[in-house]
Amino acid sequence: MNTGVEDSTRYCFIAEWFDPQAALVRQYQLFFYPRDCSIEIFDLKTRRSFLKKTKYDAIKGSEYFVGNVINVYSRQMTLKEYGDEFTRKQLSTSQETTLAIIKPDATRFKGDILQAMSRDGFKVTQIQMCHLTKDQAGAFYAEHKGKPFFNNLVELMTSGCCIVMELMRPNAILRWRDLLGPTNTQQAQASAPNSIRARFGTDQTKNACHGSDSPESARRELEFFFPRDTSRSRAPANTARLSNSTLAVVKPQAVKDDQLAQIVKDIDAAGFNILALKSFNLEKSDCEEFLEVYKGVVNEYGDMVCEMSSGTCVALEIDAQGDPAKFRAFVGPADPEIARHLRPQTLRAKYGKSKVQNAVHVTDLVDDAPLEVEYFFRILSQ
Ligand code: FUP
Repeated sequence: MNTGVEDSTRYCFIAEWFDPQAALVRQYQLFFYPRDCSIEIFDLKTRRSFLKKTKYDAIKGSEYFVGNVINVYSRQMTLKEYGDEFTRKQLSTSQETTLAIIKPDATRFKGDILQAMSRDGFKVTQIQMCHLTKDQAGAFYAEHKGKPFFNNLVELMTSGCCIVMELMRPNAILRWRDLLGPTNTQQAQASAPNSIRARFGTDQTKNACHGSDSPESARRELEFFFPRDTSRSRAPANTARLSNSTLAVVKPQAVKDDQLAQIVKDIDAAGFNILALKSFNLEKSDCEEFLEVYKGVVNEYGDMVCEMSSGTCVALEIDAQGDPAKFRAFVGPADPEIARHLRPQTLRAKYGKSKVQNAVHVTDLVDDAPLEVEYFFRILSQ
């Protein structure tokens, strides 16, 4: 979000919060004042103030965008839409979204590709690994049906897993096309050697990544993979194997700090196989349930729940290769300070900030691995 804002700038969103006590969704007008990072909330049903104007810098300016889930005093609120024309005008181009796909020929470069995106200012707002069926690939590329390369293209897209993403930044559609480079890899290597297709593509069809080519395509393609109405969704399923695997979750603080790319790179470089990957915005009640084994055992339980529900996290199913303890050791001790002393090469030593914001959750007990993997990739994914 633009920080050179005028003193009086006020953005307005329509926000929703699921009230577990009343078991209903409440709607609010949420105002954000970038000058001093304060917020104000108004209950749309009772027409009364819900939160007086208060400085609240736990949420950064860049987190106020439509579709995001923010945590306001432990209430998880979804920003459903812009609340006024001013906000829509100001933010819809500065927070444009587009669809990116890492195609099957390039998933082995996923860490580098995520890093290139992050260096170019893209935020990954949703992500999922999926394996397209012939019908899905054909439907996605329907505009090319009948062209000589269509069958080849469908064959490539169904030959292995893809990683699909919603990317956000100012001018995202054009900027992502720029970063991709020309469709043909050889042409990209000649005219845009630093582009993604030049660096990671092979030929005209195996060209590493896809990007929407217009606002209309972006809307349609995002809806294809990340439908708003998930209840009737026919979007591709996640790729979880749900056996002989263990769970890692890149926690919200690490996602906000742009550490996803580096963490994925490290996991790949260490030889662990990522079987499934998907972003989630967890409700507080989900986190309480998921982290229940730590309740009464770990002092930080309450803070762990808050951190896990404070924004987007990314769950990874990791091939346990018969021994989940190996990956557990690679993530390192829960306290990053201890990790930095004892196991400086571990993920928590490298990316953790504190015991609560320790970058990555990992299944602690070998016996819990199937349950934890199922919790994210089956129960929460239904
Ligand atoms: P782009 O928008 O750059 O992805 O390119 P197009 O929409 O023209 O093509 C869609 C996909 O079809 C490309 F990613 C690769 C594939 N293709 C071929 O395999 N051969 C061609 O001659 C053109 C496109």
